[in-house]
Amino acid sequence: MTAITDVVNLDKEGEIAVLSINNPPVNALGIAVRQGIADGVTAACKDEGVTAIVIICQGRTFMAGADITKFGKPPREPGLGRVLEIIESSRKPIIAAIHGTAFGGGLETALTCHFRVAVDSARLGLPEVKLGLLPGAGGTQRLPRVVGVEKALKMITSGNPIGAKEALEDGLLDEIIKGDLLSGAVAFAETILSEKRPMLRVSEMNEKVEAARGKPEIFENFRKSIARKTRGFNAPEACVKTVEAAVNMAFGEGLKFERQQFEILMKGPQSAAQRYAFFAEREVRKIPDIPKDTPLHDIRKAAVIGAGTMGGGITMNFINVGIPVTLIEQRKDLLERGMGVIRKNYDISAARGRLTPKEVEERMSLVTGSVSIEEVADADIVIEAVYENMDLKKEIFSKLDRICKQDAILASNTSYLDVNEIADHTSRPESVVGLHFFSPANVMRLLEIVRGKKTSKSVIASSMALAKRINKIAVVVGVCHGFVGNRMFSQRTRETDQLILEGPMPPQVDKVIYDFGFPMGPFVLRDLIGLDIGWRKETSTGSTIREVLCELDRRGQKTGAGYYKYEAGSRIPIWDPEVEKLIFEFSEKNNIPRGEISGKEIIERSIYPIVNEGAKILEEGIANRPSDIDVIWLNGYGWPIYLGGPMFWADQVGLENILVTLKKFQERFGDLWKPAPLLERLVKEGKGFKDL
Ligand code: T1G
Repeated sequence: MTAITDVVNLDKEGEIAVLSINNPPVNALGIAVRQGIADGVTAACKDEGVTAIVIICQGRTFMAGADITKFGKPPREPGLGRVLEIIESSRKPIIAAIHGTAFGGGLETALTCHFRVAVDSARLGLPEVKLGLLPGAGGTQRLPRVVGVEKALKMITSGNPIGAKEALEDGLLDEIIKGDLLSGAVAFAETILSEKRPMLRVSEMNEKVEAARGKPEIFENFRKSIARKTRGFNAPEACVKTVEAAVNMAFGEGLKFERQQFEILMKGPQSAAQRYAFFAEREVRKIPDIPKDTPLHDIRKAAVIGAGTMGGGITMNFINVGIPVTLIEQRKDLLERGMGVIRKNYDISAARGRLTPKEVEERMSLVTGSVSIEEVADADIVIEAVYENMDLKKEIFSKLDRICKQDAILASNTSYLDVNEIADHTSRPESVVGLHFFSPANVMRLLEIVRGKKTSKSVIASSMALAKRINKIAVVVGVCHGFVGNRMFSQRTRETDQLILEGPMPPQVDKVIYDFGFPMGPFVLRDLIGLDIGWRKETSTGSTIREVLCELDRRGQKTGAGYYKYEAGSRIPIWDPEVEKLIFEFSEKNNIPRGEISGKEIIERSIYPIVNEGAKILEEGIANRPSDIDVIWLNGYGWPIYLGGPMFWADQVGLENILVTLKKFQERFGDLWKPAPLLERLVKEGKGFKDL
């Protein structure tokens, strides 16, 4: 065995050279890997005793792409493009032996090999678009030549991988290896040599791209099909253009065009934001005072108290990954309704082909309903998901304290109540934690892990590990009203409610927020989730537009009208002159002068309070780092990922600009707008949130 670099070794199995990469954690294509591949392939090609070369990786995966941590730093030779030229121009066949995730530059490397084999659990993809980029080492030119233009467009603009079986069907793999990958790949090499199978250079395979030549409709139709989903993003269109170049240009020209488009994206603000978000979503798992080797609770069985919308959705998260759940309700009819909703959700997935009927039954078999809370005695974790009433929660936690086994985790799904107060109502506050799921709980990836004063480190670490198991992105937050996300969100709601009294009507505010990049504006959103959340008829006094609308039974889409009106069966909001009149009258009755308010002021008054509240949350220690707050907003509130998150975005706007504006509004509207001391300090020190 010859060490080519400290992460690449060259070995021989008979006449087959084996170039093995070992660059944990994901064999990213850093300089030592690139240099090792270039030198290793060159050495093997010179070695007369070598007739073919296998490229394989140690550890969890084949190369998962370029080293993103090095982006923005001066490039070091050999660049990936040069390394891939060396591979593709080899006169001896080179076989990529794939396991794990051949992503990005890893798949681009495999595409320059002459053959590709993989184990059946392997996944292959070009996820660069998720980083605001495009495949920059020939992926946009080679993938369409193998799988065809339409499939390549889908894979490159979605960034989603395909499995080995599909890759084999698409011609992206030559064989699926059963058993040991290395020996299977060596045997495959020997086979193609003995059969004298022709070596194929993907860059010379033009049939599939030529077949699309002169058919611009392929690209126009595809652009239309992704328009809604990619609104505001720059990278998807660049991906389409470069695949179009693969069809209309010679390979070399197409490669140059790809490089040019890649550089534009790499230097652009969107990729910086999306790469920031990528690392933020990994950083969030690191909790400052909890060591990586903290002992974890063994969670094999769960229980959920409450079979309502949240309880049902939470239950699905567990049974989706094979963790059985005991679902508790107080009455049989409520339990049956809850179980029915779970089954209906799965039937919809099955109807869409996402699940087989067998998988539906397997998952349903994992949930056991009961009206007796005693049934949770053997659960390793119990999640209370009843409505937001502190007395009821305390009553339930007292029972859980009596019933549950000693090392059970007792969690509340409360979205804003005091977890410490709940914990102190038990004899085991160290076992109590908040697990704030976002509705719909079986869809939204965000989970706020609410850490009580006495919650043990092991319960926090176990909750974080559980989150990854149930495919959630979890953020540890402290106890305060609304924790992090809802506390910040309520600032925006306060301001947008005020704005419509002063000038813009809901459609204008909604458009500004939608154009900023959110999936929908605040009033359309309120109609969707229901105006009456937290509203009580008995205590309503018509003191806000929302209360007035609820009192008129205009509670949102579910009643056919809220801020907007909706035709039967339609979700399309139609502005209602009735509400316009009602708002005008409300302003008049409350002596609130109305006038023109610019889109810029709408943004400042809707978004800057979010940033200011985030700064307060940081100085109170309710969130561990600014990027944790951004992860919450990216995954729970639809903040556009190409803007990175409120704290990242605030740094781009400039904290000084934000501070000046906050002070201006403080003079106009009072201390609601008082800047957070942390914001003042950072501006004084010439720093940003990124420096925390
Ligand atoms: N570069 C550097 N570090 C990376 C990395 C990468 N490409 N991918 C992951 N890591 C780190 C990650 O930060 C974490 O570090 C650890 O590895 C485990 O990651 C030229 C330009 C491969 C599916 O976009 O999708 O190639 O927190 O927690 O859940 O065209 O990582 O432990 O210190 O995510 O098992 C294209 C991104 C790059 C793949 C594994 N490739 N990575 O998931 O582990 S651009 C990607 C992933 C490119 C070319 C272009 C996932 C994974 P730490 P993890 P995982």
